[in-house]
Amino acid sequence: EAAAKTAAAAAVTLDTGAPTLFDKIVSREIPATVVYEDESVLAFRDINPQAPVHVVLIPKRRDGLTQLSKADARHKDVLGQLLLAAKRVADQEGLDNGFRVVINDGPNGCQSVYHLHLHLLGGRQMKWPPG
Ligand code: D5M
Repeated sequence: EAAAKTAAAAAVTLDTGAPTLFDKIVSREIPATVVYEDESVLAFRDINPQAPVHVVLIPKRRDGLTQLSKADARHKDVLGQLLLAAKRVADQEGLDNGFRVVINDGPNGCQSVYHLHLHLLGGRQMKWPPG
């Protein structure tokens, strides 16, 4: 049973290089409501919003960055660009009384799409601790 669990965990984190759901949003193969785009970042409304404003921000080029725990020095610039883009989108969405940025990592973090992304949540009072 332990071996099966290890295999499942490996499978979920293995980057096959195949286009992810979010790559297909970048290529416009799958439609999304894009709210911000620059050279490195794409931001679109989450299909299953958890707050009045819920935007997903992704690196347009995944470059092995399936999840934060796979990040290394070569991803430094895009990680910074994602946070700055989150701030810009928060401003654009009028979240002037605060907001939350979340990165889910791996099974315990409840990650479901293995293409690194930030969640920008706002428009209501958030609770702490998160679920
Ligand atoms: O978050 C993955 C998020 O991606 C989750 O909140 C739903 C969202 N999602 C999934 N498919 C789509 C499409 N097609 N458009 C917009 N948003 C989508 P995670 O942190 O991996 O659980």
